[in-house]
This record gives sequence, structure tokens and C-alpha cells, in this order.
Amino acid sequence: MLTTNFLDFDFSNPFMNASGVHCMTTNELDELAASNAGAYIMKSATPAKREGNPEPRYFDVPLGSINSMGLPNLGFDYYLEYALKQQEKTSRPVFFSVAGMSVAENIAMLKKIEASDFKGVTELNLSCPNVPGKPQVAYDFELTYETLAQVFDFFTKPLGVKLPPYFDMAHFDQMAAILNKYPLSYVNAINSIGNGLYIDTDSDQVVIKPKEGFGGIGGEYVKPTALANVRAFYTRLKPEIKIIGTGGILTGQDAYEHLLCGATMLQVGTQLQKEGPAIFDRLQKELMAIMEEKGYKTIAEFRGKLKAIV
Ligand code: RRO
Repeated sequence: MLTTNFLDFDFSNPFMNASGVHCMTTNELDELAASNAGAYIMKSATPAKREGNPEPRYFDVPLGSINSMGLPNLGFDYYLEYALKQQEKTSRPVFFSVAGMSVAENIAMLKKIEASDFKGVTELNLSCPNVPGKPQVAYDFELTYETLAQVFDFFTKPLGVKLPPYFDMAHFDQMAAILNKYPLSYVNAINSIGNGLYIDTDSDQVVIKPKEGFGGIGGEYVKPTALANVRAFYTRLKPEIKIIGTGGILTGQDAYEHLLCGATMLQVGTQLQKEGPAIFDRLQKELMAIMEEKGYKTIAEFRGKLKAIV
């Protein structure tokens, strides 16, 4: 049984798309809604529609993907309208993702969500690696602290943050200490590993156009980093702050590992882009098979129970 309770909502299973993949248009969102995903999240929104970076801007590679989409999206109002319509049809909450270009833009969008009838979950994306001239917010600890202080002055609905990967124990400690000061509902770890470079030696060229080929890395490449971030935050955050595990989930085995590290929901980006929404059926079958073999009936029996070597 894969049923998962997350923020007092019940989901049939923990699998979701990662924001950015298969979720920009209402058509794509309808396909996710009709799929066997437990839940789905919309593309990160900015106040106004954005074209994003020049193409090619997404490239599949054997061990993952590289992207520099540059936050193309249809604008905040488009996604709010979709979410409000969806919540009339089903009790399953929609996840809204917000990624303003500044603190002021984030605050303005979150104020609109707060004032609206939106009943779902909101994710504040503090980790887009691809907008030229805009560093990832959550690598600036002071700015992250200040942003959350402003947000929680008025925001009362369930809110999570999407974090970039961290690579240093001191950074896990410092970021967890900041997040623990706020009534956050969850942390989503990780966004793509920012500013990697993939090259094609047939042409001696980079494979995406923006930023001379630099882009966010996803897929198999990022799983160990994703697991470490899930584990580091699971062991450092207060128990009210749940974890969404994102990064390197291609199989039920990868999902199992994220759950063992402490994730409650699981998001799939690169592999969803490769396989399409039918992937959610496969992942559930594979995860169920592992649980059966190990004698687990529910995810709660093993979530977070990764063992150290003593
Ligand atoms: O649109 C993007 O370029 C993008 C975003 Br907002 C993000 O959060 N993560 C990513 O890999 N790409």
C-alpha cells in the first residue's frame, strides 16, 4: 500500500512530477491529473508570462539531462485560474510553484495566493539556476532568512521551499537552522545541480544555447547528492517540516532509497521527461515489489529508517 499522508492530505501514492517537467500548459497538467501520479505540481510561475531562454535549452543525455529553460511560464494568473478550477473537481490538492525574480515579486504572488480561494499547497522556488544575472536565492543564507521572514508575516496556507543542493556539512547545518525558525510545511530537496556543462565531442560543442552551455543537471548524475540532501534535512529539521525527495528517481529502487532517507513525497523530473506520465505506473509497481520482498505493508514502516554503520 503506497498511500501517503502529507500535510494532512491523503494521496494514493507519493509520486509527483518535479516542477518544470510536463506542467507548463493546462494540457500537460490535465495529463498529469489523469495519470497515476499521487499529486502534481505546476511550472514555477512569475507574475507575468515569460518566454524563457533561447533554444536549444533542454538536452537529454545518457545519464540524465541538462537544462537552461530560464523560467518559461504562462504567468501567475494562468496557473491560479487552473488550480482554482481543478480544486472544484477533486479533493486532491494542486501544488503551486512560485519563482519571482525578486523578493518583491515573490511576496506579491504569495499575497495573491493568500487572498484567493486556493486550497492547495504552495512551493516557493528558491533555487532556479538558469536566469542570467540572478543567483540562486537559497545559496544566499541572509536573503533566504529575510525572504522567509517577510513571507511568514502574512502567509498562513501550507508552504514549502524548493532548495538547491548543498555540498558541505556546515551549509546543511546553517540552512536547517534558518528553516527551523519558520512554520514551513516542507522542504523539497533538490533542484537540479546548477551550472554543469555537457559537451558533444562530435561537434566539439556544448549542447544547449543559453549561458555558453552551462545548465542544471538532473537524472542519474544527481542521485547521491539528492539522497544526501534529503537525509541531511530529515535529520536536522523539526519533525513538522516534511521532506519531498527529488533527484535521480528512475526506478522503484531509487524511490525506496529516497523514502529510507526520510522523504514523504517523491518527485520525478528527468525520467518523466524521457518516459512521459506512464512512468508513474511503473514506479509504483517497482516500489511495491521491493516493499513486498522486504515484508513492508506501508511506507511509514521504513520511512527515514536508514541505518548508520555502528
Ligand atoms: O526554468 C528553469 O530553467 C529551471 C528552473 Br525555474 C528550476 O527551478 N530548475 C531548473 O532546473 N530549471
